Amino acid sequence: MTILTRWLGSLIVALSLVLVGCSDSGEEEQAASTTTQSSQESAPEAMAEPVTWRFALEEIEGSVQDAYAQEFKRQIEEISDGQISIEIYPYGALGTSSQLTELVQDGSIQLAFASPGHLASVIPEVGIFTMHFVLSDDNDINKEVLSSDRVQNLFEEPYAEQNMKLLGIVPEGWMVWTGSKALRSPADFKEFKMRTMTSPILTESYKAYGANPSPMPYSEVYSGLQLKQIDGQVNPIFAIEEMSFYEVQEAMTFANHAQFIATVVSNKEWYENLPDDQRQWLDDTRESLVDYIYEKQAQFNQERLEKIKANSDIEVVELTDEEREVFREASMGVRDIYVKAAGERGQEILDTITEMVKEAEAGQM
Ligand code: 6CS
Repeated sequence: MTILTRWLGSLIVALSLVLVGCSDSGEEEQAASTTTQSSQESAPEAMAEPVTWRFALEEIEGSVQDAYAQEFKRQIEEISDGQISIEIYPYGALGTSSQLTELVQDGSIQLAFASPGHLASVIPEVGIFTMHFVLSDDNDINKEVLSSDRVQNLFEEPYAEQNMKLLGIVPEGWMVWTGSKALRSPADFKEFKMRTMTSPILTESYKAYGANPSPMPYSEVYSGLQLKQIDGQVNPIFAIEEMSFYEVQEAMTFANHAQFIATVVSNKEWYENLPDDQRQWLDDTRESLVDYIYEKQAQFNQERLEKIKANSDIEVVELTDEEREVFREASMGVRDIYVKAAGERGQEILDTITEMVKEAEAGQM
């Protein structure tokens, strides 16, 4: 990030604070709040000064990330009895995904979503979630594997090195290719300008199919498709609907090659310096959200597919097992590129996740 964009990000947050007139929730304020809470013991009539946790999303209102944040807000505000107020910033309010990550890292905001498709530029290990045919075809298994302590612990260090605490790994639905045509084989991808998220490892998956990947921020995809700067893009159905991508595309191809995975993060020092009760509320809430958001994403993806079908005549193609197999084989070489970028830790992550998926599919988990 340039100094200018960092400065602009901080300025926007500062302005937002002035506009809404809320209290800051940085460490100093957290300490002040704690002091107020302890002095409250001798003066029970005094109300603790509420603190604000700012939570930034990479998606717009009505999205899966928004549903997560709204439920998070509801639970935290209820459990804290108004001591904590959650302020949600939907996509567009503060910046691109990469800028949100930087705002969490420097403590300007406390919480954010950070999708591996962008975050792998900073944390190569999370690039595993951008690769194809690594997870199970059974998404219930993916949810169990990704929410396990074993997997989350593998990412503890890489996130900590970037001054972040990983709070959750959230599957948001199957990735679906949209394009100016159906994409049934690597031959269809030849020279195809496929928009990807911004991390380089993600582009490797499409280079492996012969495509011409074009990384760009989420906010530029619709106009890129409309102006034919790109031929297609890839996202879960709920996003294809709410971002109106289907309006400017001819076909949707379901290859079930990968889940869209997001991670929920906080500033590391902020998390570690939270008063014990607040950290416990946060941990309990993120735990309770695993099943909640899993059901929500399934509902959103199902409902929005119906909406797309009702509102357009876009061609919907589901790949056969044989067609998927060709892509699976073509994708295998990307694993070596991932391990080269993510090193020994990446190898361990890849081995652990593929082993856990295999065991779960065999009914042994
Ligand atoms: O394609 C993207 O860039 C975005 N897609 C989704 C569904 N969420 C956030 C991410 O940045």
